Amino acid sequence: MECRVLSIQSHVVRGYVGNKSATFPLQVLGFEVDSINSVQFSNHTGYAHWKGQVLTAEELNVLYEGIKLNKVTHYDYILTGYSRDTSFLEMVVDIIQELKKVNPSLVYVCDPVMGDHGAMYVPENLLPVYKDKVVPLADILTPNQFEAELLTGRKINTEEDAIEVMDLLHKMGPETVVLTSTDLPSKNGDQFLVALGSQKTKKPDGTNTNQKICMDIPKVDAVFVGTGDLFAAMLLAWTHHHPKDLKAACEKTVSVMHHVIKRTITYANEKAENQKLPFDFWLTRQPQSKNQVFSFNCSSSVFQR
Ligand code: ATP
Ligand code: PLP
Ligand code: PXL
Repeated sequence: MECRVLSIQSHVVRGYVGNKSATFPLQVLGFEVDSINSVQFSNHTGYAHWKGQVLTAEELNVLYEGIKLNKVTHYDYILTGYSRDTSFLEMVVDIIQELKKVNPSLVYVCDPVMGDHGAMYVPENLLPVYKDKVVPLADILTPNQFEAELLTGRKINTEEDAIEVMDLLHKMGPETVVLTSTDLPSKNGDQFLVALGSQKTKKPDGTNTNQKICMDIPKVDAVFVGTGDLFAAMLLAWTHHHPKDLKAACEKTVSVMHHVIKRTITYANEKAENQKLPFDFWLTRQPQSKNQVFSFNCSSSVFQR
């Protein structure tokens, strides 16, 4: 059975963020991906220079009109990421509302990309649009810790805080919430990154259940761009196969992440040794040190709640 995703994200000529990170991995897993490029940039904005075009809300609507005229508006999933314009984001909201009417079981996967480590890298006026219009429509939400704190107005200092924040996010709309990275200490030591997830589902007898998980992800000592985008795309894919088992979906997602990161770093190091030049590959790696962790050991635990 065909499974069609509408992915509204960035395109970059060089490197892998946004649709360049999401489309190919989804296609490899058998999804049909219709992509709308919210921007077309030479490269991601972490480079010294970047040039390119931004799609306006009106231009987005023109593309959507074309799809509507041809009556090809049946989507199983919508995936959205980085956006820096309120009117563009509001047009995305209108499109999602319409597409949910066409297919009431459409699943909207939203990565509310706003910032990281205490700083916003999109204009601040996007926050109320995410809070009031976007998050209420989302079925699956993948904020990092900072984005979850912005959306709920609550700080996360402990695992209990994180659970509370995920519950607040559920109350805003999404049944599935994954905090893709946090600053919480891992029980396995400082070589691990903690991510948490929470899923509300209805059992066949009509009662509600809530699965909460905590993942310890081995840290690789390098900075990646585009990994958040790949994470959201892979969570879409694996929740499709495990719609009521967040633990399985997250373990497979994190496994993909680890393998892609590992191959990126191996490739980057080989190139660096051969050429003694700066490099930029799949995914973009900004070199920090050669101290890397290669063994994969993602243990995730389910809270008894
Ligand atoms: P977003 O801003 O898109 O909501 P994010 O800020 O959490 O997400 P990343 O920090 O890129 O995005 O993390 C997403 C995932 O990428 C993590 O859950 C992890 O699987 C992987 N990841 C990113 N950086 C590393 C790293 N240095 N070592 C190991 N895994 C990493
Ligand atoms: N840094 C900048 C400047 C960005 O524009 C973005 C956009 O999302 C990011 C970081 C986030 O990257 P990631 O989704 O990999 O966390
Ligand atoms: O999610 C990463 C991302 C997406 N799109 C653009 C970016 C970045 C990160 O820098 O610059 C245009």
